[in-house]
Amino acid sequence: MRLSRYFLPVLKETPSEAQIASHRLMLRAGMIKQATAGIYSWLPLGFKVLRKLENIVHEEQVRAGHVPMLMPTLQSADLWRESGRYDDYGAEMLRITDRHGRDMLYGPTNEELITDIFRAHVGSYKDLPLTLYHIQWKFRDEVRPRFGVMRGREFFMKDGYNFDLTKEDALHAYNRHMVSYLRTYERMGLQAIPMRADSGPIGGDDTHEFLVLAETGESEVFYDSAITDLKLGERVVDYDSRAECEDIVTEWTTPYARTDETHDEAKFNAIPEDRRRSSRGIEVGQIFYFGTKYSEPMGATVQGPDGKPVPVHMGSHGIGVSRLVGAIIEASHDDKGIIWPEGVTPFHAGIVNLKQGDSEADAACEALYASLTALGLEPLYDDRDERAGGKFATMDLIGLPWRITVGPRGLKNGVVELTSRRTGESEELPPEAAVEKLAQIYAGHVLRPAF
Ligand code: P5A
Repeated sequence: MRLSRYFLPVLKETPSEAQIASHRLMLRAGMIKQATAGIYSWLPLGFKVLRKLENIVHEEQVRAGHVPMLMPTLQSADLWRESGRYDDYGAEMLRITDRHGRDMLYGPTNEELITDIFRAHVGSYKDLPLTLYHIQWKFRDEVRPRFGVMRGREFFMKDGYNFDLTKEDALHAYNRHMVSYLRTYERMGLQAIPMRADSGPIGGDDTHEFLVLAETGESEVFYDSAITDLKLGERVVDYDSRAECEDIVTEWTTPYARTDETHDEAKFNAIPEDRRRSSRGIEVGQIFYFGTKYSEPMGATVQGPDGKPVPVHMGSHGIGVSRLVGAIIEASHDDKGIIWPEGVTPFHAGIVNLKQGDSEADAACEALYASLTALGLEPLYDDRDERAGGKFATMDLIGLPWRITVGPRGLKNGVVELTSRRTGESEELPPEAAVEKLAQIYAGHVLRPAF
């Protein structure tokens, strides 16, 4: 992409309404614009990051054996009356009446809708296990939408639902989700810690929230610092293996880690003092096992091996995809702007032309652009006729992990400058070597088409 043809409305001033870094930086970097309280338009740069996260979530879900689909945002109130949640959900649910006077709602979650699909089409235990998921906009009429996309009213969520014959099968689905979520967050350059939590309006007793530690997080958390040393890394996981998933879940759930809702002072005090931590965290996902809470009242049964109908055991599993954009920025920025991890960056590298209009500099930038594009990488070329200082400030603000600076002086010596956004370190090297280095850096990452 050439900056002269892109739409990147960066702001010079710090918007006064933004209280936390990620909100400020998303506005300043031209990623989002508020449409109305808690509802945002995703401008091109923000949309690109959102799509990257969505792709990672899809890949990890499919890897775990879950099946993608798409349900609508608007739902009929009747289904929610069947589960009993229409009245229970309260003021957070946006209720709408259509022209025929029918009660509708903008879905805050989809347990009822998916259970309705399941009961219409699945009749035998032989069709289990099954996990269906989608990534779709949700609406919750939060009392205090704040911090930009962190607590929006309209937000983008991955929500998955498992259907199993027995509790044991459903607990395997729970474990499988925990493992696949750990992988998902790691690929985004984040450490998200599973913590025992409270299930709220979704229901059930077994639930874990995934928290990214950050001072600006809305949740208070307590944990054993040993948990922050855990990493899945390159481990290859067989998601069908109960033992493998269970072992990983045991590894992550043995050290104490709880949100304030379930915090147990006595257990916490049993941790060696130098490992006791209390801090704040951003909830980027939550998984639930709730048994037959929806299947029983809604009649979602299958014929069991003995021919008798049994209600299926279910759980639901959510990732806050739009919230993650903010969470990643909270975890990775400095006073100049965002610092994207390689796995989620909107563009892989910026190209800054120090002397636009100089035929050699222009040609060198074009050649770099072509070579990077040919490798499947997406460069953002600042081809505007602007001062170098302004170009650098924009690149620092939008946070691309690598910048190639091209100027007539360097080109005389056959070199360009490759700079890391994270460390600020630069090296001079021939343009082909810079391309080669970027190819190596991004070798482990899945590249995506330019949209
Ligand atoms: C699980 C999937 C559920 O709704 N039903 C379907 C279950 N869980 S949840 O914890 O309530 O939400 C899942 C994740 O969505 C994000 N989230 C939000 N993101 C932005 N703004 C909001 N107002 C908001 N509310 C929830 C969180 O990341 C949460 O973990």
